[in-house]
Amino acid sequence: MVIKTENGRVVSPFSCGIDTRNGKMDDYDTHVQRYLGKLASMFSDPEAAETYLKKNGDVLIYEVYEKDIPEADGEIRFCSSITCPGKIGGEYFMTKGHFHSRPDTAELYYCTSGWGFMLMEKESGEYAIEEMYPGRAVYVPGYYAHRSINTGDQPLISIPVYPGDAGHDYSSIEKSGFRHIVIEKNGKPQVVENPRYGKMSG
Ligand code: PAN
Ligand code: ZN
Repeated sequence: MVIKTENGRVVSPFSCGIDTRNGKMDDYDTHVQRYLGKLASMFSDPEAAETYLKKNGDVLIYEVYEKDIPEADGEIRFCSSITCPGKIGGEYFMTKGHFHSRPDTAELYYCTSGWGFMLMEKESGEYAIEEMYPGRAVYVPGYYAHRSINTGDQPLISIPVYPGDAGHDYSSIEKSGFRHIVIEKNGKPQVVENPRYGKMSG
């Protein structure tokens, strides 16, 4: 199904299926797959990531199926976000995470499968972490960087919905990281300070 646009807007109603168990979207326009090979530096222990890569080869960390809805004020964008289970040096697999380019825009994630957390942090240092599990909706207010983290042993699947003109700003997370990370300790997920905060790159 092609979304028809006129003056950069969606003009034809449409619907699509998203399989709540595996996250596959029917008739998607974009499928993004992010592998460890390109994400090693976002983990708090990049050496553990390199060791993992040498031992196991490259591995999928997360993927996103999207409809190409215009990034315009008034539109609503949505996708299916699937984070694989796994750990690098005790830190759970997660998405890169980002602020919105229009920082005041909020987002709603509806989780359909798996188990994990949404980590949310403001530039000023305030942070929050909310559980994600089937049937749970997480509201991410504006000005919060956000990242989903899979602490379970199955894919963590959610449907994020956000304003069309929100945009994605990855730059400060790539540079500084999040202040907090989620690691496994004594068999349980624990939120701790990120020892590499402020120096993720270089
Ligand atoms: C989501 C995310 C998706 C992938 O659609 O883009 O979960 O995560 P990264 O964008 O951090 O790679 C969203 O938050 N959109 O605004
Ligand atoms: Zn977002």
